[in-house]
Amino acid sequence: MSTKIEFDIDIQSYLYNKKSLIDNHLKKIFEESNDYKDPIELWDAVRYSLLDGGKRIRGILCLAAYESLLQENDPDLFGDCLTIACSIEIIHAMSLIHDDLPSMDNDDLRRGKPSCHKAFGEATAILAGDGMLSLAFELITEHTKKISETQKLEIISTLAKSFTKGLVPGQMLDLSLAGKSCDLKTIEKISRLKTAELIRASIICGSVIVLEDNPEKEKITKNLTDFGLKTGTAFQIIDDVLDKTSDTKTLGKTSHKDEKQKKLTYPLVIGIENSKNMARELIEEAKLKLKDIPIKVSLLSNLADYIINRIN
Ligand code: GRG
Repeated sequence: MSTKIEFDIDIQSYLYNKKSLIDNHLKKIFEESNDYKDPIELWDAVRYSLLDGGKRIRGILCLAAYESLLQENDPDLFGDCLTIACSIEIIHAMSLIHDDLPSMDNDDLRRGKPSCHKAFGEATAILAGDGMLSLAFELITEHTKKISETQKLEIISTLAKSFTKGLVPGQMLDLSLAGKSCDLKTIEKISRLKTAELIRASIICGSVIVLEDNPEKEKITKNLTDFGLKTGTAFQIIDDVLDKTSDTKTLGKTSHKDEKQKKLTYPLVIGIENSKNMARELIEEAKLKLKDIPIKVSLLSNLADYIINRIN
């Protein structure tokens, strides 16, 4: 087994610093290009939903996977990883815009302010989401400098599959099964698809940047996939618990909404305490997946702990 060199990390500072990097890079993309200005209403809606708020956890996980596997610092490669982390956050923000639409979860509040369709109207919100999905892929192909064409393709394919085999069917089930009777297996499936798949893909995208010639790539990818799915499922469990136990101000979105909409959630099926215990167990199982691969464990481990201890 390889010797593990660990980071000495303060996870709150790490989250703060990486969120700032992602926020600033996203702002720069819109400031520096004239491509995303006309028509102003469309791009205003995109900037409104993207630039102000969000924990940036998926982008941060992408950067953390990259940094945990990296042998030698490379500013150009890090720049590419930052671009990909931004693409992931754009996709995530797009999914939130569509999730909030009246025909979906119908939520008036997101990230502490009126949701996109409330501020800009439904048609603009749909188009803003469409534009963001395209922009995310454009950034990967046009704004990266050092990663190879093969790596770009792998990243694009990883993300695309996380929609077709994850977010989109996950959202479909989430909507169509609301109010129906539910067992643990069904709720596990919905959570894996609508939430854990993008979290897994974020981690895998970060790893693709570093693993190109690594003979252990297959094993590392397998373990990071398991880590991502377990962590992502725990993320959704905590999201369900917070919906029931927290308030609208802390969450920045309407609390106690799952029950009103008869959504299938972990607390509904197994109760709040069992849900919290299940999330804790998943995080412990996830951390074990990091133990027998050549990776610096502490960064991803600490982020996994943050995911179950978060308050919003
Ligand atoms: C991506 C093509 C494509 C379609 C989207 C609408 C839809 C299909 C999927 C909805 C997926 C969804 C909204 C799942 C919930 C995931 C979740 C727990 C979101 C909250 O994430 P946080 O807490 O939010 O990270 P912030 O605001 O911090 O970024």
